[in-house]
Amino acid sequence: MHVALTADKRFDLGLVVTVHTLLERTQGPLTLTVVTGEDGLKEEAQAFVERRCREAGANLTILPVPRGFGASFQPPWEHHSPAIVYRLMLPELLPDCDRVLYLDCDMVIADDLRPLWEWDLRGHSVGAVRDYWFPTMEEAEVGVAARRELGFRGSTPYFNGGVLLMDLATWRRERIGQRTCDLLWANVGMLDMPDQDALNLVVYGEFAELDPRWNVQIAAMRTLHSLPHPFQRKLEAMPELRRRPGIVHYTGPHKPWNPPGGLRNLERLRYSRALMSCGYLTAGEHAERILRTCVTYARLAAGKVVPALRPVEPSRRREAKVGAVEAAAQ
Ligand SMILES: [Mn+2]
Repeated sequence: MHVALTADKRFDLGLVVTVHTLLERTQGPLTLTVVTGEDGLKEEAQAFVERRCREAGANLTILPVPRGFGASFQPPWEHHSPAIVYRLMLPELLPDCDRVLYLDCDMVIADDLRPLWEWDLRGHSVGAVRDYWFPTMEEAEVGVAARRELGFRGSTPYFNGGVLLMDLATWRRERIGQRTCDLLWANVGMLDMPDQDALNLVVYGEFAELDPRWNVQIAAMRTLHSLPHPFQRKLEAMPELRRRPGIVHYTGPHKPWNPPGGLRNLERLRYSRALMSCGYLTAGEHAERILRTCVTYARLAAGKVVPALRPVEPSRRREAKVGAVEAAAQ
């Protein structure tokens, strides 16, 4: 099984828990590639990942993307981090590999991923779980008429980009990464979740639908009962998503390593338990980091730090604001 993650210096608390729980749950041989920017990972995080992989007998590669690599994929503007397209560059970054399981670094792996790894893609370039909030292209229009023109309309399924089982040979043959980046940078102002939106537009429903338990999207779980789509009704009627999730994905702006707010205690507890048991931080260090983030929040509230906010439509304004605050706090 070959798993790829992308991470940078800021996301260490997400990375260590994703890696730790992955190694804990996985039976059998595992190859892990961590793609990162030219400046690499936080030193302690890198040492932790190396040690845990050694202990578990996993084959680890930390792969810094050299500046200038995949220039045609890269954002044409300085203010976008090149990191958002690393997952789209996996076919080029791993030229000898034909299948990879990409995971976001805001996850707790709750079960052995082998059945997911062996999922039959039936000729599709990618396997993914439908987005719990926006299960169709139409839902993903989010009330912005201009997005309709881009293709966000109709009942074609729309997926969440946090768990992607990628057939890299097909990606290379069909130039999926490059086409996604072209579409992304040409329309970035209209894309809400830039790389996820662009990939959905390129793939346009031609993906293998994975069991929803392989990407349990926490931010949507609380509101499923009030969401109207039949797919959401189906999710609500699946108690195993709560009782026996495969991958818990902390979607949305509230990340469990930040101060309380927006997450249920049980969701937070699952993450905290994994963080405490992995030994990356002591309880004291964890508390100190939370305190530091609280101070940043307080400074934001007092207007001492101004986060860069891009204009968003009114219905999503609250969520975006929280997201910007969290981003500024990291
Ligand atoms: Mn995520």
